[in-house]
Amino acid sequence: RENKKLEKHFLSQIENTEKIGFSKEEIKASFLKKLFYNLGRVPQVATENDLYKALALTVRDRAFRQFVRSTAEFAQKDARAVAYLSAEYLPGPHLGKNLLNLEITDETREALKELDLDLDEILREEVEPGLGNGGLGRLASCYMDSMATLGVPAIGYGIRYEFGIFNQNIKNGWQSEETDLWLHYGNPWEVVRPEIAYEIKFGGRTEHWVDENDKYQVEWIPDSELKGTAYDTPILGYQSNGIIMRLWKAEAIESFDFSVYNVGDYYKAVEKKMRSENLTKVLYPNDENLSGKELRLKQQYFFVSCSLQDIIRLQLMQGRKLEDLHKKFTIQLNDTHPSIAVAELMRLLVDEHQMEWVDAWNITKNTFAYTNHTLLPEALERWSVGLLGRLLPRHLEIIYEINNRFLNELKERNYNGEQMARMSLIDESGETSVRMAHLATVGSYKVNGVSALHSGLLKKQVLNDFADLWPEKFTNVTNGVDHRRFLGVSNPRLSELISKKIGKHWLTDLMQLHQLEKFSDDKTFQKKWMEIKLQNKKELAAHMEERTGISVDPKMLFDVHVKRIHEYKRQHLKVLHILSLYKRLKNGDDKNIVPTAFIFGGKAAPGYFMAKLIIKLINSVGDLVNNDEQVKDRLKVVFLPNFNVKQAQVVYPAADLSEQISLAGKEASGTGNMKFALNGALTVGTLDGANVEIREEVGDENFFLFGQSTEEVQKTRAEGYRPYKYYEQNEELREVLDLLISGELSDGDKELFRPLYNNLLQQDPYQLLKDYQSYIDKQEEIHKVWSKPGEWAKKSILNVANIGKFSSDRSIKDYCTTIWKIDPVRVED
Ligand code: 73E
Repeated sequence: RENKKLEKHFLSQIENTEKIGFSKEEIKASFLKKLFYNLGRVPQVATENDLYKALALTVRDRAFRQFVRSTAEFAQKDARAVAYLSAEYLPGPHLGKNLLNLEITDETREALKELDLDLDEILREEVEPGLGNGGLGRLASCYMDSMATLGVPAIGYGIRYEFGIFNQNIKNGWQSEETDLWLHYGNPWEVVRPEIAYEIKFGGRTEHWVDENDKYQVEWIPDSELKGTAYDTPILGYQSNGIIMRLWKAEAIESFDFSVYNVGDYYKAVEKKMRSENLTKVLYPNDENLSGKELRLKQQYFFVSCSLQDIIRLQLMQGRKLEDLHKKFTIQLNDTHPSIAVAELMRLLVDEHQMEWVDAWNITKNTFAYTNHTLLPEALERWSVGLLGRLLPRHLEIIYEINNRFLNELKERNYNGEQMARMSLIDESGETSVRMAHLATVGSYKVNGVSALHSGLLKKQVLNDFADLWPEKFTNVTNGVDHRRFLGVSNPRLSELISKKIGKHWLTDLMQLHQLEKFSDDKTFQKKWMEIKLQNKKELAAHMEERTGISVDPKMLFDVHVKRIHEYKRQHLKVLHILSLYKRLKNGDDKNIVPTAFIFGGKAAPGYFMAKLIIKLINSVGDLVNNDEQVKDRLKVVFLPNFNVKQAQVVYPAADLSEQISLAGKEASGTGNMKFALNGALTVGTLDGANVEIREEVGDENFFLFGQSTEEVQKTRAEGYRPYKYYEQNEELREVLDLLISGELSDGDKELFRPLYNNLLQQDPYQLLKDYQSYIDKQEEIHKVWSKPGEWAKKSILNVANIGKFSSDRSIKDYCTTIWKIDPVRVED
């Protein structure tokens, strides 16, 4: 930044060219122009944030160019398009990804170097949009990338939360939450579209009458109204198209004349404005646990209505008929969060566009497709009829009408009362409520789960009656991940090695990784492979030391468990394993224990007591182990705070062992499992979610399987599971559990971890004690394999070589062929 030459050449450089090009010189010129004209800065006085923004704007220009080109192409072809409706997105940092997609990372690095600036430092400046909780939101973003890359005409609709997922701090071992101020320094990637805004109504009542043409009419007279304004962010594909993520922000409707009101009304109006804006203030931080909060339902309806109105506008704008909506659009519901869309589309077609019910229903049920992401009962959305009727009176009527017609259909097929009660959209067993999964299923032409196992269970359990009724409606699309981000961007060393060996084609066809298989025994290749892993581990170690003060030897086995903290994911089973090793080492029994760093990361929902206690436990175990002279060179425990996409990109490339240890039948798919294996980590896992398919692909000999299968879990439960039996019978397990209430982990406080202890001994709903020994045995085997570096390296290479299936490109192609019936329109230079 002190570069003297720079000052002299500054003006001549920015006048150099107007071209939005991709060469080093063009990037440099654009960057300096952005800095000067958009931010009013010269490099000498620019802050890190100024530099980041100037570069982001430079890249955004190029991104919009791709987007404009793609849109023109899609329009010209009159292509069928996907509207992806998701209440959550986790795009991660945009800058590095867009550089890769535009293939200008090296040029940009060079351009900045000439200005004495460091690209990596600038990349670190970006604050990521945390508009989701975990896997579901991240999946939506992976799919955006793949749709853009493949040339699927698509828009991703969502909510522009002002505060995304909270920032997690660890204070005295406990999680504390801090507001996420991601918009604080401004967001250079988005463009507001004030002219794309829709009115949204809430509350009030409906009026029904028959008009002069004998047509039944309904009017919804709301008691409040607000508007949603579009904010667009370009999402680039690799070397190709660009699509947009359109997020809605709630605002007040300012269209009334203040002058007729007195001062009191002016302030009332201001208050009203503030209340309206509250709607999109904050993301609910609950993953897989949904309490029936009014504001959440409002958020869902708000973004759904904005999106559907936008889709209808686009349909009509292109001179198409509304009757053909389902031919030109398919709307994918990312879980039930946007499922009120089924009723809203009916309302828009019937009430606002005067369509007959039967015609409207035909369009509706041929427009939507629904993805289910979880079988956990606490995550299945239901809205009480009282609340729904109060906020959305017209929608409740529509839902009842859909239900009546549906139940009549069942009656005609001779369904009995019990079956009909089970399948009804309305649950009358407790507080009368609407089952959103049933609404989504009835209102969609396809329903899919997110892994083979999960889709099977969906048909057998939660939606079994519907699968019997409409077998052809049900299908599977196994999740995938954006390998360009999670290998290409985040693991440049491994990417380079792979490209050197097999070329760069894997970036657009991950199956190409198969070519690595033939090098898996090659000693020189193995050495290079593990050398890269070591480099990545050094980087993670430095990062962790900076964040936590805990130093870790990069030569240790990096055993990593990162994901949301949830009992079903069994972070505490991992803790029991660590404590068993600690006990053994203290007893002088160190055979088969290799030096290991246990790395955890993940947020707990702020109201989830057990999950927060598990975080405290991990940190307490860390305090004990890391400070014990006798074991501290053998075991380290680190809890990396605030796990998000940005940190994930540092963690996955550095992992040796990937922990995927949920109770079988609980994790619908998992996607972290794929990201780890893609970066050469070996998996220790149960037969749950996509683990099953990962194991099939990489081979049983390259996957550490343990624990009960789904059927065994069900059998255990059916037979009357008694966890206490395992406590009694297994001495080591007993010692480990007793350690929890010994006070040794908690400054003498024997009560702190008692809730966990009691839960495990009395209910143990996730059967940790049952799976304990199998897990411990498998870990012993793992440590043995780690002691043979050649064997480990081979397995690591084979994991990467066989992970091709789990690219989100494959998932999106599956959606295109089995669900959407869309042919991608790839635009290339
Ligand atoms: O297994 C994951 C899956 O990989 C599943 O738990 C997660 O979705 C991922 C992507 O398919 C998920 N999240 C939610 N439900 N399933 C959820 C539920 C309510 C609020 C927020 C997220």
